[in-house]
Amino acid sequence: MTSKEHSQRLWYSEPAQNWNEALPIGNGRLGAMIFGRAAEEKLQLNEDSVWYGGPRDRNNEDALPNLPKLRQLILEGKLREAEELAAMTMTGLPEAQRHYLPLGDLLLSFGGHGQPVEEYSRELDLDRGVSRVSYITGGVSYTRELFASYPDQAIVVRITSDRKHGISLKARFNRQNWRMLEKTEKWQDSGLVMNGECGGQGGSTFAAVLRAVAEDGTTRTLGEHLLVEGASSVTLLLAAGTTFRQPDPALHAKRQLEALSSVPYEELLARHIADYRSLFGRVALTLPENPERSGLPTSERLNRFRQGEEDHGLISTYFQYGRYLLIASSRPGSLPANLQGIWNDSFTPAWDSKFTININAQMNYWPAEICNLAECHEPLFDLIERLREPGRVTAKVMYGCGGFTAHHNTDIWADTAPQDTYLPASFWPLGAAWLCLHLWEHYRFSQDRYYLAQVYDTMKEAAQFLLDYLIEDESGQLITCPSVSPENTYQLPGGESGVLCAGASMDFQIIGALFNACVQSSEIIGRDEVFREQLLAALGRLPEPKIGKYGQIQEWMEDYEEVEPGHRHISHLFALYPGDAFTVQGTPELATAARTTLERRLASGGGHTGWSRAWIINFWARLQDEGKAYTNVRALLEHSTLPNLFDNHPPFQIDGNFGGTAGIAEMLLQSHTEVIQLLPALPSSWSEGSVRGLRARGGYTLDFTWTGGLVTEVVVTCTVSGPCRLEGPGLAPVSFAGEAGSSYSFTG
Ligand code: FUC
Repeated sequence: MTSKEHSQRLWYSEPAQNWNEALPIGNGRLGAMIFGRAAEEKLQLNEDSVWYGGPRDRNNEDALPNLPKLRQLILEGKLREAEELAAMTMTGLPEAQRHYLPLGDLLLSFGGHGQPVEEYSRELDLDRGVSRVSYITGGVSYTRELFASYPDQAIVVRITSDRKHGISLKARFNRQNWRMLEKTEKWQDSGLVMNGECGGQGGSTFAAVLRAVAEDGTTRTLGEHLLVEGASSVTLLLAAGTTFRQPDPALHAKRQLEALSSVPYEELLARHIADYRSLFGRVALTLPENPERSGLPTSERLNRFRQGEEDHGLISTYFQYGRYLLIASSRPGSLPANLQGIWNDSFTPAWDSKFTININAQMNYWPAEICNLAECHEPLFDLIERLREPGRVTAKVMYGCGGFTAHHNTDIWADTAPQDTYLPASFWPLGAAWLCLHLWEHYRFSQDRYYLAQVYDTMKEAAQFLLDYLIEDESGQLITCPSVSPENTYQLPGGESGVLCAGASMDFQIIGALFNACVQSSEIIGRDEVFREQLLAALGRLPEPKIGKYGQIQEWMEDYEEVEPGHRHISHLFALYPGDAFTVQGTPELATAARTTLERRLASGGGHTGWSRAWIINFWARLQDEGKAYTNVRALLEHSTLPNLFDNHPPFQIDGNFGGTAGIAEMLLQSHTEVIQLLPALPSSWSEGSVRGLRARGGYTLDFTWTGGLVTEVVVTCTVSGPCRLEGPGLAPVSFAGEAGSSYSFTG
């Protein structure tokens, strides 16, 4: 195997000892964590709509009558009183939204496995989207191939051996201690159906269905078990769903599996690979490889990396793994990737394994456009649409405003009322506004005006809420109140600390970005002149970003001290990334202040969660500081990455994987200004390399190669006609009028 092929897989010489070593597969909706054990295999299963409980109206009707009082208390600096009032009047009723649940486990017990296991290996082949387990025991060689097919909406497990009639197994479903909510039934003599309730009022019901298709041998069911005896090969097919999408999920899954049972395995595999590759295969990244490292098991490579060794091949695998994970957890028709993508084995997961929209859900989608997976962005757009109706109610009931809003979390039902009574986070109504910027970014990359015309009203409605929500301060500026700078705490000169505030810097950066996006959209699609003028007038009255006493970007309107200077959120640099109002060339003073902000955060222990570290990579990339960007890529892998390369908050949280992948892309290509920049933050140790298929705003796809840190060749493919400007080390500035469908080559 060549080193290039090695970088396209994760592999291990031992089965997973725990969940953080298991390997994920998924088709956006259905997922499994594969432990890869020889005799007693476990697949921990998820389906994206298995959530506890039904939809509710949690809006607190006491919010609006108390809003003037709350604003007054905040503006007068009576923070304790304001907090007490907010905690009672603003909190959702009840406090918590819904949470995500596991579907269950599929347990496989193999017969004839009494002897020691030899030549064991398990892998996740990123190039094909297939996991494989192989070993020899008792002189018989066994192989399992596993994948989650998007075209066939099923998980497929193929078991083969080199001995005719060599496979015997028992399969059953399990659901930890929650078995009172489910029941397994036989399905003829070759299948099982696990039916159950997700729980809670108005909650969904779910079904998981398994069917065995055996070559030779027999299949039968006994109790809760499905038995296969004396088979030469077995294909296990698994389908699942809930009443969130299907009125009768068991019937639906059975019909699916009945149809799939007659399809040869090779065809199921071919359909899966063709579908998966149509997305994954769009991007290739080559960094300098060390051939001595590339053959080692992934866990060993990670251990050596942690000890300070260089392994750029591991970094390119990590980059591609982020793309793999997005394909596996977010496909058209699925829910968006939640805090854990789709992979969660806990009935009480950390932060409910839902959608945290004050950074985490957005970060999940940072690689979508630049890394050429725009279709995988769609589930987020669907959720944004579903937020509109409940978000209108929240805007009206809580704030007396038009438009739609959401706070710092949402769930399967697109709940928009505040989550928790956690003052540093809960009462922040900017969630929908930030999400809507993803619609704009999708347009910026695709230049698809038809799409923009469709989503314009959604962006407009988010802006309408903010126009109503903004209040005038003494100097006539428009400010947000109440708000927070997610999830940080400030200190007043007297020592008192506070979280609720009037005017967090991030708010103005998000509002500025959204209003500008709406203004530009309305011009592009030729609509809404009056509204555009309103936005322009408001834009002129938003507070400007301020530079504070340490030379940092101020996090609040006042130059407060921070209680925790190394805080994981760095919200006030939104305008640096993912926003684009702060740039090295366009706003050098703000860029310098952003640098100071980052240095201060890092000097006080910042970047301690995986996602925070990933955000920091993107910041340094935008500041074009390749050394610091690289140090933080290293830190992400050294300190915040689990053996299966999942991001570790801790615990596992997928945002850091996606933020890390986006950050590596941002080091290689940037397109947030008028000029596309190649290699804006290339680490010196990545001096040779190539990348194919990254996308740039303006409708471009780029392939380029570099040597000695200088671009040697670049090919730009235009999806729309228009002017294109390019810059990169070793490249004379390029400027040309591109034509849709054409490619243009330049050499350094
Ligand atoms: C925010 C972050 C936490 C965590 C949680 C899911 O509250 O501050 O670190 O990522 O979301």
